[in-house]
Amino acid sequence: MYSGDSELESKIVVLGLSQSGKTSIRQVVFEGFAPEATSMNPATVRINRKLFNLAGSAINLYDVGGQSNYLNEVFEQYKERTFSDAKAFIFVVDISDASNIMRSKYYFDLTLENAKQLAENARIYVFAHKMDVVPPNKREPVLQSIKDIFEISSYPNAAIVGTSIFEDTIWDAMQQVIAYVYPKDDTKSVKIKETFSKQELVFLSLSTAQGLMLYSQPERYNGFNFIKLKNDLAKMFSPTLQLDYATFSFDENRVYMREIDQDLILTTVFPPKHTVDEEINYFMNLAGEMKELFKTDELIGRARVKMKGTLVDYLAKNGIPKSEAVEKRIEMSISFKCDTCGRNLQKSLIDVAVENSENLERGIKIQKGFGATSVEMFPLHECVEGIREIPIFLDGDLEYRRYDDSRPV
Ligand SMILES: Nc1nc2c(ncn2[C@@H]2O[C@H](COP(=O)(O)OP(=O)(O)OP(=O)(O)O)[C@@H](O)[C@H]2O)c(=O)[nH]1
Ligand SMILES: [Mg+2]
Repeated sequence: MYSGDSELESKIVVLGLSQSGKTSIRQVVFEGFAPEATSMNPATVRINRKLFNLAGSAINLYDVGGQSNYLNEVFEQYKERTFSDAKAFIFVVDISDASNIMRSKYYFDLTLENAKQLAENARIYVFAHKMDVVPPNKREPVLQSIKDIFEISSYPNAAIVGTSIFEDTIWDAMQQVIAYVYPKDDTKSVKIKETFSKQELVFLSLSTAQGLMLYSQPERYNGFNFIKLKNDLAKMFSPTLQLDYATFSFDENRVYMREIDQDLILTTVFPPKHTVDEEINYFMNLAGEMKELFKTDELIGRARVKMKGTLVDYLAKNGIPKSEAVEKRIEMSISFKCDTCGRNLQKSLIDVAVENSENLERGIKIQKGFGATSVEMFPLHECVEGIREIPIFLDGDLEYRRYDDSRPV
């Protein structure tokens, strides 16, 4: 995987016992999974590292497998690699698993000790997780007892929050973490501040499609998450509906939302002093400007350049000859439609390679048969039903061919 030393990249390490919910949190918050879809998650083996590109800055998320042998391995052999340079640690405690609470505390203490040595300024967030299993009137005492057992008050860098993937609490907690670690690009922050005050807006934000706010003025809108509201509204009408554009009234104000890039949503809240036409006009222009501002995706650009050589070598080693023609095809986007949500998508081999840079074979499969070599690629797509892989078949010259006309790939 692309590992940069860029200022626009922050590392978050998620630790906790096995089954506490670490991978589920990542899948729900960053990958668009429905919470129910996490129920059959297999245990994470060693460490799962994923780079999420969020509007030009990246979050490098380390999801550490919580089975004892993996945890011991991390604390014995991979300390340096896991802990150093982390900006935040999320320690997940399963509050429904009382019998393991002291074992959890044991690894929490180790986490603190190593964080102190290797990532001195990092913040530590304890997620008292699976709060949904506790009746509302017992939540406060449960949170307090975890706080006492883990001695949170004695660590100035540590904070505790109650969370559940089935409730808004996971979003509030992750928003806190993101607000602290997200590496904001100064140019973008300045532009957003200027736009906000020039137009005397009530609220302006750029968020991920799932609802994590990356840039906003002011920081929150009464604690309200419009993206979640938009997603919930769409789901109410149809489970597969995705709204690219939404506008509605809220308090006395009007809200406009639009997807300006694949995983980036612009939200603008206007005070009641313009006509609807004026607002629409302004919003559409702003959407264009913002799209332009967020387009220069240097991080991914660099990752692509780095990956290109690796990909050409990988193909050559597996029977696709190295040639200029092949290199060109690597960049060529293929248009396809998701057969579940109906969205039009575009991906190239290099996009898929960057998505799977740690394990190319996962995204790009090469097959040999009857004297011919063919290639399949499996782009990831965040569908309304969660993340999907859509197989695309290429022949030995990397030419896209429809493999079965009845199946819209
Ligand atoms: N009730 C409830 N269950 C949850 C919640 N979060 C995760 N789970 C469930 O907990 C189980 C374990 O989740 P994982 O995310 O795989 O756990 P993990 O911490 O990654 O486990 P390892 O990879 O072995 O370290 C899954 O069945 C999830 O559906 C939650 O907020 N509430
Ligand atoms: Mg896991």
